Amino acid sequence: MSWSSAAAQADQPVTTGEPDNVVEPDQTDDAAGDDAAVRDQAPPADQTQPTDQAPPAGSAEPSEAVSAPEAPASDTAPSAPQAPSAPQAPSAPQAPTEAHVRVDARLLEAALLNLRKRIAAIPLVFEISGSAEVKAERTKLLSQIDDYLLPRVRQSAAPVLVALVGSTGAGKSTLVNSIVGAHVSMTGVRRPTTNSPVLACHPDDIDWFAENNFLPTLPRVRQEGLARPGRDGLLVLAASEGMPRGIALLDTPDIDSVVKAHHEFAYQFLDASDLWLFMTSASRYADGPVWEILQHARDRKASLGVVLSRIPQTYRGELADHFNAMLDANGIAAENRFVILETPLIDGMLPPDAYQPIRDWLADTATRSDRRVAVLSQTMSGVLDTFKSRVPAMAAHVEAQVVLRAELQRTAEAAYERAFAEANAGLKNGTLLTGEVLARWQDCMVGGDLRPRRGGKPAKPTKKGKRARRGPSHNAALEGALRSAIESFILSIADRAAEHVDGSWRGDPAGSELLEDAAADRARGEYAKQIFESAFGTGGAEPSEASQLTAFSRSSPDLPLRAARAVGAWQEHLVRLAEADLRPGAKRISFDDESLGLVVLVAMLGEDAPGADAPATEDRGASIYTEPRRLLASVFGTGMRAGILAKARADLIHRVRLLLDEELLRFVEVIESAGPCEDVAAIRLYQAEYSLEAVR
Ligand SMILES: Nc1nc2c(ncn2[C@@H]2O[C@H](COP(=O)(O)OP(=O)(O)O)[C@@H](O)[C@H]2O)c(=O)[nH]1
Ligand SMILES: [Mg+2]
Repeated sequence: MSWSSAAAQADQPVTTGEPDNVVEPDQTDDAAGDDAAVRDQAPPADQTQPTDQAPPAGSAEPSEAVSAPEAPASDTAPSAPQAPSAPQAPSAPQAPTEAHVRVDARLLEAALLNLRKRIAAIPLVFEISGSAEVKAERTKLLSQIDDYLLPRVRQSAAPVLVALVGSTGAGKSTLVNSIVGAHVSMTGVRRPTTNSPVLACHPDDIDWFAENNFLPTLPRVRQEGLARPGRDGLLVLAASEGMPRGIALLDTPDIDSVVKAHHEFAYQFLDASDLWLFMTSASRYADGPVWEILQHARDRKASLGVVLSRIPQTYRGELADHFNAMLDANGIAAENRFVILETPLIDGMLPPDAYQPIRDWLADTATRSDRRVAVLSQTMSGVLDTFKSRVPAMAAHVEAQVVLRAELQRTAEAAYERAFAEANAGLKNGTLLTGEVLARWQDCMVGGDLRPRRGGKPAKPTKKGKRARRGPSHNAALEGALRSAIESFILSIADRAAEHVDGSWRGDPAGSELLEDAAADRARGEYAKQIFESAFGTGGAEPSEASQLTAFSRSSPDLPLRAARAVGAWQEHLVRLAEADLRPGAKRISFDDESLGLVVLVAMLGEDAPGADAPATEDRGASIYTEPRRLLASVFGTGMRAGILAKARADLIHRVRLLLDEELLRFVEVIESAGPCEDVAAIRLYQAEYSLEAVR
């Protein structure tokens, strides 16, 4: 490690102006980006092959992977003019580079595209804890793939992009201008509103940056003449003969800006760069934002150079040592550290001895293939290494979403399963045969309305006269009481189930949010319906009723109607059922249709009631539980009675099941409205990351 400074060289023997960033063999050995880097030497066909012919990359769906529609079209990349292969110093060692040709860049690209596709497709439908962070992380991962990894893999010979970042006022723009030898970047300007980075490179390299393969979504403009204030969010491309070939210097927007957008914008550039040159000044180096960036660089394992500027001559050693110690204490392994002493500017430029070591180092990085390989490998490996934990973390979050979805669904299903069991029990244990139903039954008994009569079928022609006038009113009253008892019973259990699901979903913030959204949707739909209805004079609910109609804590507003229809249809069916059984017996005594339906219904509702099976005795007399069974047995016999009751029950239960299923569906629809959320998304994500690791 050495501090390289023209001024320091005299008394610091270790600093020769040649930064000691010599490639360690093992530094490149394991590096994933090696191939991308060493492909400078690969046959041109290797670089220009359209990637849709790429082999599977070990992915589950390779062909999909490379044709991923959301990925930038891979076949546009090779059309970019190949940067002239970086001139190689004759002394550059060839052996280490040859060793890394083993990584197939096409496989790497295919694996990256596959991963990109899987990341873009992850379902983030529920607002569970951490989902906001995962959304941000997804954006970040995608931009790292799009802005850096894919362009670098596709164009390994492209110039090395150096992002100059750091404290505002440290002299970044001044350094860029000095290295270039022209005023390409505005200096001394605090830019609270403008946020326009400048990229300086040799004119031979400019085409590569003009193409949209680097930071594809960023608009760019070529600089004509001298630097002018740029426009927010626009990349200014400054071509200058003064820049060494094979390297581009990006004067980034202020990373310590208080404007969050500037800040994020600047980090996007860092993520897209091969090498970070961090610059801070003697007066700013202890500031928080400085260390935030440096820690980011450390975590990313990006290639990093550090410049400490504007150091007063008198404190040179002291300040450099302190900054150095801080870097070490923070685990910032910047191999290349430079100092620039405070010096008067000449025409806004640093004197050559102040910037020359930095310029030489940059030029060397561009031209010496070992150094270039090391820089590209380290940064690319650094990014890919972070994927090893970030992608599985994202997959785990997807799994949590899937678990939540299943849980919500299970809660709803269980509630309606319980409701169904309740319905089953309540429709035979006699609880409905009380109150109004019992009173009306007794009226019928007293009037003898339900008794089977000679001739039975057809009931109507022989049952005219007195009974016809008297009976139907009792029967109708009993029927009305039964219907409303059954309907309100079904309603009450459905309401309870809805209340339970609503309550337990609301216990979870994600469930609560789902219900709120769905209720708002429904209210909007209901409101639109009301406007439509009032416009066409069909009336409609009061606005205040709209929310009632859309509440999930109660059963659907149309359930009473559907329940009434279901019970009505069942009663009609009941008569046909009983008749079908009756015919073979050819009884002479039977019920009329209406009575038959009522007797079967009452018998069925009391089938499991206590004592329903006991024969009526003198002392106990006939009850609503025993009498209908006796009446049925007198006509059909006990065996057939059991058959009729079983069939009637099965049919009613089936209808109740349909009603409850439809109620459950409301909740299922709410879950589905959140969007698809399949556990296969998490598996694919794990697989894609695994495939990527396999080709590194
Ligand atoms: N005297 C002197 N002034 C400098 C030096 N570096 C930068 N400046 C001045 O400091 C101000 C900020 O420099 P600039 O390059 O715009 O800093 P940036 O915000 O990091 O890009 C400008 O007015 C420069 O002229 C230096 O080494 N010596
Ligand atoms: Mg500046």
